[in-house]
Amino acid sequence: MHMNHYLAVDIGASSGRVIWGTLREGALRLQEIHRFGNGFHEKDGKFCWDIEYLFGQILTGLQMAKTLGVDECTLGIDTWAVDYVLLNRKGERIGEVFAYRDPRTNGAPERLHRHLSFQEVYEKTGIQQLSFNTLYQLFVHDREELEAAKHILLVPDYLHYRLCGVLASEATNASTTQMLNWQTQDYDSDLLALLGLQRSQFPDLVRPGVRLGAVLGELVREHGLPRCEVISAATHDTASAVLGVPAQGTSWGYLSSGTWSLIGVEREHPLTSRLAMERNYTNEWGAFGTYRFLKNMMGMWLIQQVRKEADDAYSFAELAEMAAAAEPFRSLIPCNDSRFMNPPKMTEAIRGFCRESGQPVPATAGELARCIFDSMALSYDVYVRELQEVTGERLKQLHVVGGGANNGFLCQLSADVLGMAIYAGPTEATVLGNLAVQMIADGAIRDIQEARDLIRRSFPVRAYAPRPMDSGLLAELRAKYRSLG
Ligand code: LFR
Repeated sequence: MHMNHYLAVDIGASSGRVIWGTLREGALRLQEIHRFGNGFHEKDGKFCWDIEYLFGQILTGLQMAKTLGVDECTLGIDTWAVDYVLLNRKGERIGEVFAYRDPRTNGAPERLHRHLSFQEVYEKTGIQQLSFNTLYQLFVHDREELEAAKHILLVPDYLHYRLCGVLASEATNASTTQMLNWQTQDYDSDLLALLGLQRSQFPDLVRPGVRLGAVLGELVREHGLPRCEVISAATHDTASAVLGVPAQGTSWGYLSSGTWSLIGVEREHPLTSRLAMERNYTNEWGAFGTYRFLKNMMGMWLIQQVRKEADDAYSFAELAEMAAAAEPFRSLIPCNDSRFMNPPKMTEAIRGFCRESGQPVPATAGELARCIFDSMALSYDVYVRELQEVTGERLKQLHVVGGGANNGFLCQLSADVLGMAIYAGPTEATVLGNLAVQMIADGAIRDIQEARDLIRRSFPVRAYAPRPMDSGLLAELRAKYRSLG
C-alpha cells in the first residue's frame, strides 16, 4: 500500500512553502499548506540566512498538515544550493549561516586558483566557476571555526539532521559545492587538502530517494506533528525543478526560472570539454544518474529587487503588463554582470549602467521592467545558442518551469527572440520534482519518465510559438547585447 501523503518543503531565496501532494485517479494534486517569506539579512556587516526561523516554519507546516488530516506521510526538502552550516562535536551549530550573496568571496576564485588551477578543478568537478560556490566560501571561512567543525552540512542536510537526527550529504546538492569528483563520485581529496579539511567532516553521500529516518519522537510530541518519514529528495531546488520538467523525447532544453535562470540540458554523462570549461558550463548531479549541463543566469532577482525598492507597489503581473506597454529594446543591461549580484539598490545599478553605456535611462517602473525583460530574453538567446554549440545538439524546444513560467510576456518575447517554441509550466516544477522522488521511493511510480508523464497529464503547459522578428533588427539587437560585455 502506498503512503499517498507526500509533503514537499521547498525553500527558495525569497520564499518557502510546505505542499501536500496526493495521487488520485492517475493525476497528481497539490495543496499548499503553508507559505512563508525568506531572505538574507545583514548582521554585523555579514549577509546571513535565519536558519532557525526556516526550521521553525517547517515545523509549523507539518503541524498544519496534521490539522488538515495528515496523520502519516513522507517528507522531502529542497532549498537553494551551496550554503552550509557548521556543527560542533555536540551537534550544535557554530556561527551564522552565510548567504551566498555575501561579498566575502569576491576575488576568492583567483586566490584559490593560485594553488590549483581552475582547469584542474574543472577536470575533477565539472562545475562552473561561481564565486559563491562552497569551495570558495570555505576557502575564505574563519579557520578556527572550520577546525572546530565536526560536521559541515549543506542547508537541506542540516534541516534533515534537525528533523530526524541523521547526518547525510545529499549528492545533487553536494555537487554544487564544487568539491565532488565526478570520476570517484565522492569528495575530492586534493580539494579537501587545499581547504585543510578532512573527509570525515562531510557525511557520506546519499542519493535522492533514500529513506533517512522518522521525524524525531520528541518533535512529533512537542509540536503535534504527523508521523513522518524523511526521504532524501533531490535537495538542490534546481535538481528537483528539472525532474519536474514535463518533457517527452529528446532535443529539449529547460529554463528553470526563479531567482536564478538556469538554462541547460539533461545528460547521462558530464561534459567537461575545453569549450564547456571556457564557456563556464556546469555539470551538476541530478537524480537517478542524470547530470544537469547548464549555465546560471541572473533571473527574477533583478525584477524582485526593483519591485521591493518600489515598496512592492506593483505585482509581478502588473510589472509584466507595464513592460509590454513600454517601448521595446530601448535600453539593455548585461544580466550576468557582477554589479547586479547584490547592489545596495538594484534600480540605481540598472540606471547607472544605462547612463554609463550611453543608453536612455529607464525612469518608470514599466521602463525598468521592460529593460530587464528585454535583456533577459536576449541573454537567453545568447546562452541557448551557446549551449547548442557546446553540446553539438540542436534543441527543438525550451521548457520554462518555475515562477517565470507565469510571465507570459517574457515567455512570448523569449520565443520570438530565440525563434524557438517555448512550453511554459508548471510553475510548481520544483515541488513536483521533490514529490516525484518520494513517489518513486515509495514505489507509486516507476521512474523519471513516468513522473514527467504524470506531471504533464496533471498540470497545464502553455505553448508559445515564435512570432517572426525582423532579421535585421534581431542581428542589431544581438550585436548590441554582445557589446555590453
Ligand atoms: C536556484 C539555485 C541555483 C544555485 C543558486 C545558489 O535557486 O539553487 O541552482 O546556483 O540558487 O544556490
